Amino acid sequence: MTTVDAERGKPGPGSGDRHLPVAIVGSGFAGLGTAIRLRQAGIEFAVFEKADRLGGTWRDNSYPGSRCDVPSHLYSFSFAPNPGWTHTYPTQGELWEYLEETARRFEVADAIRFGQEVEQARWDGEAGHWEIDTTAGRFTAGSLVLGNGPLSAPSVPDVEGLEDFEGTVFHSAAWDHDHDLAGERVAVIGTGASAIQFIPEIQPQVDELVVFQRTPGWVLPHPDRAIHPWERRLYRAFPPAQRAVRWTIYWARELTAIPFVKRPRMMRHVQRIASGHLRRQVADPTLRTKLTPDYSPGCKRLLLSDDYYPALASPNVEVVTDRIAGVTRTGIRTADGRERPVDTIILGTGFKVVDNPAFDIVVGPEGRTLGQAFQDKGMAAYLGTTVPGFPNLFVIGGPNTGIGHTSLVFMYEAQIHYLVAALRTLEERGATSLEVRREPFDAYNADLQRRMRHTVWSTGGCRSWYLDAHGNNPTLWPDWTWRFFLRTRTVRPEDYRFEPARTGPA
Ligand code: N01
Repeated sequence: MTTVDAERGKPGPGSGDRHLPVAIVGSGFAGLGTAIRLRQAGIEFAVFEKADRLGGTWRDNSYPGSRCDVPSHLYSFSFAPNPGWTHTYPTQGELWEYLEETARRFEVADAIRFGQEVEQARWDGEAGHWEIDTTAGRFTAGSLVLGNGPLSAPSVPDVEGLEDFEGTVFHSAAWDHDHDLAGERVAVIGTGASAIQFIPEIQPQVDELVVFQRTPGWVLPHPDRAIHPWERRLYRAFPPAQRAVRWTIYWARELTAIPFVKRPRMMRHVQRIASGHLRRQVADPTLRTKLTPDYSPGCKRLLLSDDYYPALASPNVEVVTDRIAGVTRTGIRTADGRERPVDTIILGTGFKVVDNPAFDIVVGPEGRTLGQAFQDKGMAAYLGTTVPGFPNLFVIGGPNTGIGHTSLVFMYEAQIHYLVAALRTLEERGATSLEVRREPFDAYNADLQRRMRHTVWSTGGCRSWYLDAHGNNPTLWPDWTWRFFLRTRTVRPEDYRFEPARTGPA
């Protein structure tokens, strides 16, 4: 596989300048999609990518078994179908390759500044632009796009003694591929979407596996299958066939929004399927009890796996549900006082979503960071994208754009369309900046939280990373995704305050 990396993605024409019309942070689905659409719209930009390869979360989450739980044909850009998917659910490797191939195909790799991390971005109201400090020096940009995505900062649990552990510790999003787990005693903390994928992969290699589970998840049979070579030939020869498959999947998935956001009681049908799956795969009643959630399916992310339960039921695995009291130099101690000695601890403990550190690097005109604004008033944006007090800032994958039932890429594309429309509006009005007004922002978010009250995430009886400390849900979209698509088709100028361009002295 040829890669798009620091060597190949050299800064292109014009991008050596220190002023950029648009600066994008990150080169995953959000940043790359923005780059492609801006290039097509004839708007200049540069992408700041701290790593030496593009791909965001699909570059970083290279743990064994990493795979997307949304179908391949839908979890991809609408404008860049991939007839070559080998499975109906893509692996991390295939997704990463797809992103690199898409960057090459749409010729945007030249605008990615690899190895350049944005350290701070401050809005300069006098100049009407962002002043951006990066590891490669200072730049200015008319607009700033946060494309780092919600699942970019690994969350390390605040467990006493973890830093003094003498063995190996790593997070699932920063897998240590040089570390051989064969024959080791390994502890896994966490049993979410990532852990259920890597546990079956490492279980046969390790000597002992201790899985520390705080809350069990509902697990459904995995519907993945290999895509036949004839299907791939068909998609290559006749692209409308693949588009038809994509839209069929889209609408089928859209129907599954009903139990998530409209009729959570319908989740009892999902519960029946998941309970049957557990019953068939786990014979031991004690283990089965441990693995049975006490909340509604969908309240936390629904998990798909055919090999997770069999792995947990293997003789070299212990599922521990006692609270972790601390980590000693050689093992993990639970609240009952028992210590289990281990050689390696793998953290499958998820991501900093509502407290993503990327929010702290963005400083608004009043000297307050986006992180502080979110902390004071709760994480919120207008159409998930623009935030009062932060002119010319666009957050792709921002507040309430996550979903439980379909492809996040669909939401990103809608936001990117909106961002391009906003930049066009700025240009047409001859303005330097736009900032969303408080009134439409407040009305939008009040409506969102009102609808949120009826969703399974609010009524399902669980605590999840979807919710903030106050029990609000600032992460997910509580409606049909086509509604978000329609809302982001056009920019209503009355929603924004425009700052006219300054004319210099004659
Ligand atoms: O993280 P998670 P993830 N002590 O936050 C536990 C996406 N994703 O990386 O449930 C003990 O879901 C925590 O326990 P609890 C997907 O959107 C997608 O697995 O909070 N345990 C939980 O079990 C997903 O939702 C794919 O009680 C602690 C686990 O760690 C998101 O990424 C694949 C703890 C964290 O689970 C995150 O998934 C993988 C502590 N102190 C991921 N702190 C696809 O297929 C946390 N936990 C698309």
